[in-house]
Amino acid sequence: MLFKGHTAEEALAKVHETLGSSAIVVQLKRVPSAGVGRIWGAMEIEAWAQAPAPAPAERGAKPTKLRRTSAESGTMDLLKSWGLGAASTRIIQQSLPASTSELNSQEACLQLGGALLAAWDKAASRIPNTARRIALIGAAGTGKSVATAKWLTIETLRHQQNCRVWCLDGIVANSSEFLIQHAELLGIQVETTWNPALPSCSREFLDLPGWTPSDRDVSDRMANLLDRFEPDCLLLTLNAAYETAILQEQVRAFEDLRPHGLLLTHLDECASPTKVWDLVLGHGIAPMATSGGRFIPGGFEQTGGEFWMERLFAQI
Ligand SMILES: Nc1nc2c(ncn2[C@@H]2O[C@H](COP(=O)(O)OP(=O)(O)OP(=O)(O)O)[C@@H](O)[C@H]2O)c(=O)[nH]1
Ligand SMILES: [Mg+2]
Repeated sequence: MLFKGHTAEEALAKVHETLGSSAIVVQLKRVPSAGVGRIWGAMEIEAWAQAPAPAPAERGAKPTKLRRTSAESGTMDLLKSWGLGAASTRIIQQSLPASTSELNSQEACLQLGGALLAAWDKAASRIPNTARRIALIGAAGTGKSVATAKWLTIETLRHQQNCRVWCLDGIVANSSEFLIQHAELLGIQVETTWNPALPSCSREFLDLPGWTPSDRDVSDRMANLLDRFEPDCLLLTLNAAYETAILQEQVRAFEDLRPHGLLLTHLDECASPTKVWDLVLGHGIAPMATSGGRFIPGGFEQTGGEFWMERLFAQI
């Protein structure tokens, strides 16, 4: 049966009211609100639940019971089974409402799912709904130009947007010839020097070579180019196949530029939901898009919190 609520707790209360406290929640999903709230993008929680299996018919047999455990140890066990880092586990724990009542594993799952989605929403709040001036930044070789080529192909061919790409040099030259060739093939305007006098297009992409923020000269040059471009969507591009510690170091290194979100590449090599959640929870920054594979425009997706929550649940 389907139950809806504005929050996970509200949906769960309805499940219990109708099916009893041992009801099994089989899926938790966030969907656009059915009411007038849809107009301003309000969301609600859908919980698919079923009644517990009937007790065995034999005389004297004890009814099957879901394992009930204290609220804290139930959620802790689940969090540990997901393999999240210690900082993420602590952050989620702190965000849970204090409860002394016992939870079965479905209730603990539902409570954690609500906490994860809330953390994602908070982290993603700076990502624009419609990105018009997109700049991908990050360390060298993380896949910025390939992802830019994929994104602008989708905007041009699928969404029929009028696009321009700026391929600008840092202190070292930008070696993204394949991006320029690809854009020209699609009839997209390519600019290799900054010219603010050009009329704006409905989608503009800025492609910069990668750099290391500890190099102050290069960083100043890049910050200057970004100031001129004024992106409404500045995404830090990370190679998701790197170790979590390296990804976290790169997030810290680029945080002065206040990226609105992340773009994760190399999803074809590694698509660990644990890594994604450690970034979202530990650094308060969420992926806006992912890119998997070197071939254009394949494997470019805009995924949200529900997708990564389901991936996390699936690995239990
Ligand atoms: N397997 C795989 N390879 C990728 C992916 N994205 C990029 N690559 C490869 O990684 C290398 C670097 O990709 P680029 O897009 O040029 O990286 P970049 O961040 O623009 O590099 P710089 O501009 O030099 O900083 C190339 O050989 C790409 O083909 C991906 O998602 N999966
Ligand atoms: Mg590049």
